[in-house]
Amino acid sequence: MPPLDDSPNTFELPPLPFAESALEPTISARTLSFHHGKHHKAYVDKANSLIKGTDRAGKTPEDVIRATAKNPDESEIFNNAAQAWNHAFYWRSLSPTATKPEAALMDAIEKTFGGLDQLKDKLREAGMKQFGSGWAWLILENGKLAVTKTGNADTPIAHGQTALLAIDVWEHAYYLDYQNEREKHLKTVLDKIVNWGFASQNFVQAMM
Ligand code: MN3
Repeated sequence: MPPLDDSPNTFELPPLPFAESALEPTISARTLSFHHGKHHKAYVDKANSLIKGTDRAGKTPEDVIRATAKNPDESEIFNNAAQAWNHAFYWRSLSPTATKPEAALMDAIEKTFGGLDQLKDKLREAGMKQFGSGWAWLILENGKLAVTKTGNADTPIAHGQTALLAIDVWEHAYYLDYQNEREKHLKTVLDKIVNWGFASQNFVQAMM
């Protein structure tokens, strides 16, 4: 028998921060059930099984992501680790109740983009211009706000950036509810369920 490895898992599946039906009709309970319970869970389980017994175990999720990001031999670990982290961050980027950026973030949004509507347009454009699977992000880099997109599992953590907000544009995020209409999904998410309170907290922490 192999030695028993009872070291704690590096990656965990956090419970959704709201009920599965809480984002309806923007995102259905059916989509959230598959997205969290199947897709996110699979990334978490796979990342843990890939690093079990290796010197990557026992590191923080962020350390695993940064360490494997530039090593093609570890792309399978990177992809699953980054997706585990991205999804945990994504759930917190959504809110069943309307939110607004707090003063410090709002001030920076106005200075950088001209206003919240302009920022939403940029996030929608980033999500639309991401060819195939990936993510749209509001990030902080060198003390400045920016909108970026990443392909597949790629994540701001791998680029020395601080994520403030994530929007998943993989088809599994919207196909059951919107079929191929990614733009309609993005627009509805941006207008109705973005958690600007979470982005505000992340902004204040990163600026300290
Ligand atoms: Mn996803």
